[in-house]
Amino acid sequence: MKLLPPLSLILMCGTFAVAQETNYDEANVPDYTLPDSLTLADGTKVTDAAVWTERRRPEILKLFEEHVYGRVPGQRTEMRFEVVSTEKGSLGGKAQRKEVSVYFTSEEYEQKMDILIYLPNDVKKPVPAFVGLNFSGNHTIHSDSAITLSKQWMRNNENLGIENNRATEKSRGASASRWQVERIIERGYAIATIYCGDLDPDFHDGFQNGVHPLFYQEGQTQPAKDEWGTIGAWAWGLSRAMDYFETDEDIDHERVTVMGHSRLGKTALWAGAQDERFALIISNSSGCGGAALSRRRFGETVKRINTNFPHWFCDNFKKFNDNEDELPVDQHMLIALIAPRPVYVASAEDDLWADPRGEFLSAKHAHPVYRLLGTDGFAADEMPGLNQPILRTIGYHIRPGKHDVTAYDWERFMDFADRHIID
Ligand code: GTR
Repeated sequence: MKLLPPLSLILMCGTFAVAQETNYDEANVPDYTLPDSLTLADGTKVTDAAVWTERRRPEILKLFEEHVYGRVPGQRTEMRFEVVSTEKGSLGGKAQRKEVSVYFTSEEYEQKMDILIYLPNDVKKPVPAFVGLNFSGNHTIHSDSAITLSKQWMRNNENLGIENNRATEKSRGASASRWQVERIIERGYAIATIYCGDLDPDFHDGFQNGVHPLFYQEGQTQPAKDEWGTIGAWAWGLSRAMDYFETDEDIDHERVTVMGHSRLGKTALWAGAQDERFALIISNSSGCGGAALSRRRFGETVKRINTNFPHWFCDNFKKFNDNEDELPVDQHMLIALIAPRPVYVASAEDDLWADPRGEFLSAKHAHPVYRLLGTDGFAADEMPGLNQPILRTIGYHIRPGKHDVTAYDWERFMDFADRHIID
């Protein structure tokens, strides 16, 4: 038998301790009261769309900025777009591939993100598009050898061919099943993606790398307690991609869907909540800090997420570790911020860490705001069965299987987009 070094023992004990304190039992979900999306801070009930739009929505947005994701400080930096490559006959002639670099700065601190775009050939332009951040580089979404291999820092992962925190040729197409590029093209959509680490590498370095330093005031070395963390920076990047789409005549920037999985699903929701140019928002297994209600403390909790990923949210969010009832918002209000635009929440049966029921309940509790704004809202009181998608203005499905993005998920996302943004 292989002897484990002491460090592994400690880690194993740590894992055991974590498993002990994680609640996966519905019977142990505490009683909680959700803050009311339709009551103003001064106690007045919101009974019409104008009061929602002019007063309550800004109030809620501010609460999320101050206590959860942090606000983007200062002004937007200068930006420059450079189309690095285009190829009309990629994917066997079915698509046009483009790579676009978005530079955020002047020379002293060169910071850019690279957008990879596939556009279907032989369709009427401009085309509706999906955009989403990826975990491990643009080159992982498809095995197309012409995609530029990312040179950025990334988390080591043997299966994804990442060694010494850098991608290798083996990484090409390593996450292709999560992107379904051919199907997206066949169904007449463009797909655009950006490596999240272009905006901020996913480790806690005290915000010295990524876009945060671009916004520091004289003498500032890290974001203030109510300023953005990594998710805030990622969401900001999605809006900068939207700035680019507005200049690209091939892309229908009024029909852009922002989609994200897991930590990047949290990001998609936050991007869609803030930036009303996104026509449709999709959260796939976004869990804690995404679609799942924090007050349920089921699976991942606020304390766990802030401990394991201290850089994701703003510092103020840590005040709610083991203290969820004091949060002035809960995640149903994040979904309500998207109203009246269509939003789709997807869960996976085995992904209890992300609390599928908590994700469903956020969708459900966003319904009153969607109704107030004149849409049909959500259809279900109870969770639907597996593979029984709800495709109202608030959409939802739960499918069998684990924490992942599958072909099934993508087909439903496109069904939903077909119904809500294609006429
Ligand atoms: C987990 C984290 C989740 C989720 C996930 C992912 O470790 O606890 O909140 O974001 O990572 O992004 O895959």
